Amino acid sequence: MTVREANFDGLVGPTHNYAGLSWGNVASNRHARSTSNPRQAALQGLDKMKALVDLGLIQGVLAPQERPDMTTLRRLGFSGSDAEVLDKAFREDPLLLAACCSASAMWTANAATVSPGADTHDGRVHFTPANLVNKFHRSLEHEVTGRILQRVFADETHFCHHPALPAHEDFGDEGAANHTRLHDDHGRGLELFVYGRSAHRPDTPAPQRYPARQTLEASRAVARLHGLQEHNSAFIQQNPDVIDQGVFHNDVIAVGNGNVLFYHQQAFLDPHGMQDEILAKLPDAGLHFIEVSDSEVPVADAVNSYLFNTQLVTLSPGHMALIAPTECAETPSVKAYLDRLTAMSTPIREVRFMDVKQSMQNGGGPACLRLRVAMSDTELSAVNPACLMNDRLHRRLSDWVNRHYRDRLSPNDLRDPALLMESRTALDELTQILELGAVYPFQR
Ligand code: SUG
Repeated sequence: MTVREANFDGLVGPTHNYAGLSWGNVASNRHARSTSNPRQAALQGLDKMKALVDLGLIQGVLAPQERPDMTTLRRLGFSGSDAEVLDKAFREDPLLLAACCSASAMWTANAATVSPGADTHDGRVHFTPANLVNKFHRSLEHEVTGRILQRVFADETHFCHHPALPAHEDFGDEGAANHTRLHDDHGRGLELFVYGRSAHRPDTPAPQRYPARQTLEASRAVARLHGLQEHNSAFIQQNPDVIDQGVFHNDVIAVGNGNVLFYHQQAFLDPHGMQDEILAKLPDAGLHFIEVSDSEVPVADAVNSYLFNTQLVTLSPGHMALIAPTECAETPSVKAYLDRLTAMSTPIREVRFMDVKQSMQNGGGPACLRLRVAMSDTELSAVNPACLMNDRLHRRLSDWVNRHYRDRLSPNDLRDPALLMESRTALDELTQILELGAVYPFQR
């Protein structure tokens, strides 16, 4: 059975802004309160999706969320008309209003953890939306995320949807950003769950400065829900020192695909133990561990350029490409490394640079913007076809963005009731284009 990977990118929402909401994510903090360009952000994302289609890859699109999140603002005691709620929230707690306006659902690597049917106990593709409890603005996403995933992957014979884990820090779950799957040529897979700390084993090391968003307990719970077993799962601890240097998700320091794991020397607490376990569990894959040393690329350059937040994609057997942000070409140590890498004899043969700067300035590179779903042809034919990217959908969505999105948004604009109306009008039309039905609270 051939299994192919599809990338489902998050479409950037109309309220994309820079609010500095993510402590531990240096780009988010650095760009706090600068003016964003939601239209450009969405078009950059759509162009990346189209570029992957042009490379012959399967590309899907996941809808953004309803923002401002009026339900949450009302739940927190703001009352009156929508305009009054926005105005009161802005005057009383502008950071709370910004959290309720964040377009952060665009980073669909954090939407869910996905296990392909080849790995699960019942042969179905399993989805668990991430609870994202570590950041308030992101903790508001999982319910609608789950609903959207159910509309895109609706057929219960092939797809199984779980609710998010309990909303407590002990089960802090960041989804696929801390999860990678390696596999051999026969489709035998190994799912790597990378955690930042353990809630129930206080003797394990933890970062001192920035939060570890993913716990071991959350990773284990997701693996149990998906029916994974000892032989096809591994639980690996991230190096707490790199979390303290701004590596808030493992996908900022490592990326895997097929038989390749590409990572920084400092990514894992015990890199040798990690390699031994992977080799023991996936003996016939002809694995390539491509480790980048400190002397080649310091952690700070990796974090600023997002060298490891690249998408590692297979273009043909044994031929992989890195889809990298343009920041990698602009960072001398990284550019020099990439030139050497593509000349080495590894499956990574080429690098394609993409401009996703609007997202990068909030700490989201190419890999943050996509959720990987590996599927057989039968499973793929059960996906909602209106959500699969092609030239026509790219044109249609670009036109939709150009008609509905603003080209500048400052923190003060978030209180504007016209933004709420614009956003709802846009999303209502989008649910028709993507044939999602009523997924948003304002539509119900
Ligand atoms: O959760 N930034 C996101 C970036 C997520 C990147 N995802 C992956 N690495 N997979 C986050 O920190 C910033 C929002 C703001 O500050 O306005 C934000 O949420």
